[in-house]
Amino acid sequence: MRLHPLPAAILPLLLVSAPLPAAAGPPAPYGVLPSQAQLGWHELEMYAFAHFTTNTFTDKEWGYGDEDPAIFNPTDFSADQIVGTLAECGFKGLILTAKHHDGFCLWPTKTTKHSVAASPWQGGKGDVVKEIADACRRHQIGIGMYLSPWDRNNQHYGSPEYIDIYRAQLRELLTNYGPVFEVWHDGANGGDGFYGGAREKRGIDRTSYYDWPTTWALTHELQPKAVIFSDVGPGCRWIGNERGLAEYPCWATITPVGKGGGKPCPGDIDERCLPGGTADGKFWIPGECDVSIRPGWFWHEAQNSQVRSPKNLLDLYFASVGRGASFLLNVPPDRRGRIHENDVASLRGFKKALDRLFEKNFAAGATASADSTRGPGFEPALVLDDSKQSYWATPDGTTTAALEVVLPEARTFSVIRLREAIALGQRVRRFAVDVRENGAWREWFPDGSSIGAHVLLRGKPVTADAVRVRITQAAACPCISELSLWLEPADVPETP
Ligand code: FUL
Repeated sequence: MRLHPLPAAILPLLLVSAPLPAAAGPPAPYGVLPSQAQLGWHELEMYAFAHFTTNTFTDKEWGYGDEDPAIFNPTDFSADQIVGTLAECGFKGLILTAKHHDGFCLWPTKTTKHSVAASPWQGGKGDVVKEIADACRRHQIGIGMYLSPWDRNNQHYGSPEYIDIYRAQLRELLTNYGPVFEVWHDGANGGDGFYGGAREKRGIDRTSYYDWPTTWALTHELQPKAVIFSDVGPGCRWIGNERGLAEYPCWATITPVGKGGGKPCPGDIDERCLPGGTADGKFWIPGECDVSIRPGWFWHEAQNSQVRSPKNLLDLYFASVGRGASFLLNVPPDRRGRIHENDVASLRGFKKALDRLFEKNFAAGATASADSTRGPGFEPALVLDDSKQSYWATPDGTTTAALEVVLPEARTFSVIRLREAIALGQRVRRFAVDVRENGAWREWFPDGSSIGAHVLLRGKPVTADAVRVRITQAAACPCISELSLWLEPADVPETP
């Protein structure tokens, strides 16, 4: 049968009346999602730890609990020097050991006499927590609280009374010092100690003694924006080592497993599940990489020459933030109550390296296209703007796609940062990145897997005029909010 061509005059009418495809709305969220508090926490990426207590004066790492409060007497304490240095060097928060295992409280608590109130520092009227919290506000970074569950000083440790004391301490810290961004519960639990003079070994059942859900509920009630850290979250999780290293892939989701397959709880966790998390895990509990700038967590004179170098800190940044976790770097104040000069020098070198790394986004001025796009509001170009809220997405059900970014000319870069719009969940499972050199495509990063809040793909410098991200597997249509290109400085100091 011969088809008669339609009269030309009818064509525009047909085009106008043909139904337009409905503009697609945002994709439905996939899987478990970050809470509002976790979304805020993901923005921080890098924050510091300050281990400070009687150990600083006894040269110990774990005080027994019988330390005389009189030894806590920093000679030149300066919260502004501590916090100001950290803020200047790019840290977005500071978690202070308000109480470490030795039980000495850095604030004048009503729960025990074993505190700064019994020390000669500032005539017993001082409050380290307050000074640090106020300085954090002045320097516009967050304050976090480390409150050790294990208390080797307290006579009631091991009995139900101690749990009330622990919660009363938490209540003081979360009520009297303004907004707190993170509460840190370490997993070291039970053992020998002073315990009010008993000097004995006390064991506790890690799975039941602390009744963590009730304590976590107290934090949620008093500080809804705070994220709770422990081996198992619920806000963020230990990365499973104290070397600052996440694995790749590192999923923000996890299904934690207890030792021997039992119920997981702080201090009782199969550590193998922590560095990488679980793709499609049951909970959104992103990793946090804690590591010290020195061999010990506390300041020791003998370690003044063993401070990590700027290059080493940059490597840790790539191994934590670069894999989607956060970087929690411990910088312990010395006996003056200041960050030691060697640590300051290293931190400044590290900050300089970071500034140079992120000085220029080589994707600026590029154009982006994709083989699949959801439609208006989800265009590929949205990976190039500075907003984490806008993103390129594909239609529902399209879980493989290629995104191509063409640069105005060939440019040299060595690091690619990608981000997913994590409010919609962690969706990408596998991807690869190609670069176009002298007109020919080459696979540059073959084994991409997790992206999440941020991933830094670190490679040798390449000069290319286009970059292509091939998403080869996703749990739901991908939502990518950033592709940016950076050049790592070559000469970051290897010595502090
Ligand atoms: C551990 C503690 O035992 C160390 O002393 C240090 O505080 C580290 C960050 O957590 O559980």
